[in-house]
Amino acid sequence: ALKGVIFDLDGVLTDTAEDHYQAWQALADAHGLTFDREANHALKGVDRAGSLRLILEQTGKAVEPPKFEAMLAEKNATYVARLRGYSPANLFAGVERLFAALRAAGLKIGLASASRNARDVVARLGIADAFDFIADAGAVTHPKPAPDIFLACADGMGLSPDQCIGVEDARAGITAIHAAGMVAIGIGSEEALPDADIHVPAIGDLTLGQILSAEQE
Ligand code: B16
Ligand code: MG
Repeated sequence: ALKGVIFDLDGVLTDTAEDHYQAWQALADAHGLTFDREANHALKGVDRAGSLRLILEQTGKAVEPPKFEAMLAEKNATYVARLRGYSPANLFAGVERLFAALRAAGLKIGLASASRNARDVVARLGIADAFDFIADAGAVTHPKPAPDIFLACADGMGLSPDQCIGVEDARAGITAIHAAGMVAIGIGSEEALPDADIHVPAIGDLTLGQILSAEQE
């Protein structure tokens, strides 16, 4: 039976994507890398190092490890500065209502974000205490689409993967949920997330009833 629901962060509970994009764009401009809003689509749900690798590939440029690490730190500094403007107003509509319904049904709530800034973000959104467990992206070996972060989150909640369901907005995230042996709820269209088991346009549209029936499929 279903015991826990594991949420992705960016694109599911809040929209940090624009701030990630602006930070990558500033880095690309400063280093003469080819990058724009269109190219940014490929970075959705991809971890920090994986994102920089994609940008460098697009430019056809290679950098030595020390420079690569320095560029990651530079991007993150820009992103973290932008997070200072975050408040509970940045939480997507309907999240608190959904969390309250999950709690009332006796379900646990977990967070499985690729972001190493996830704890800071949920604290600023005012929902840090809502989670039974927040998986640490820095502590898992393989990033999404590998199942590691979802498995770590289930384990941290004291649940087995088959007792959990995952909620994601990125294709790599849906793949990670399925690889973990969980049912996957997609936030977005069927075209964008062809592999998801059910689709809702936004988190505010997702109900406890849909979660419970998705689990039974
Ligand atoms: P950080 P999610 C992901 O968050 C973002 O979608 C992705 O754009 C970002 O590169 C990644 O987190 C890593 O973030 O640089 O803060 O560690 O969708 O998995 O919540
Ligand atoms: Mg996401």
